[in-house]
Amino acid sequence: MIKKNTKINKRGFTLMELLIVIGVLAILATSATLVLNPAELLKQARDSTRISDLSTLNNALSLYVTNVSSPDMDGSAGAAGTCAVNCFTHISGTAANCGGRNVGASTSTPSRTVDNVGWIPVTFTDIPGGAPLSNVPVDPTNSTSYFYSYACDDTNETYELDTVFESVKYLTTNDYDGKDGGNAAAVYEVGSDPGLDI
Ligand SMILES: [Ca+2]
Ligand SMILES: [Ca+2]
Ligand SMILES: [Ca+2]
Repeated sequence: MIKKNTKINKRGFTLMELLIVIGVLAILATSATLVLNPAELLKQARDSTRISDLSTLNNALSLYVTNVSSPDMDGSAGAAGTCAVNCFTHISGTAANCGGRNVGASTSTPSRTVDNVGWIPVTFTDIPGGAPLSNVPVDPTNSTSYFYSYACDDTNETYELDTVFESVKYLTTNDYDGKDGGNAAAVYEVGSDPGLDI
């Protein structure tokens, strides 16, 4: 009798063990899918590049405004107040930008030079000691949905740099956009005046 009971107990225990293992595996599989979401990870990598690029540009523009005697924020002679049009790394349709740069391009490969010809119309080479960057970064995707933009106030020598995030991590979990001090939801804004333009 004792032997039989032991057997029954052993079987029950084995079944319970199996159920626990199956349960744990199910939880692990779900967690792994959530944590190792390849699409989300790629989006996070691009968003991380966007933050890094805008930080680099912000530092370079700050250095330019601080160290050049008569900063020209819009690439044309004289102070023109707020830039008439924004500068984008990508545009669609026929929208003009930066006084004619990339006009009419449905897809664009903007100039990345740092000598006022690039998509940001600032002569970084005027900075004493030379330009702090070798080329002007462009959005890692650079499409109609994801691109960088620049706006400026030539009179007040202020500027704004914008981009849009695509990952859950940066859009919602960390909400970088909600903490940027700018005036546009769903747009990540940095610069000396992130409320200058959308
Ligand atoms: Ca100017
Ligand atoms: Ca914002
Ligand atoms: Ca803004």
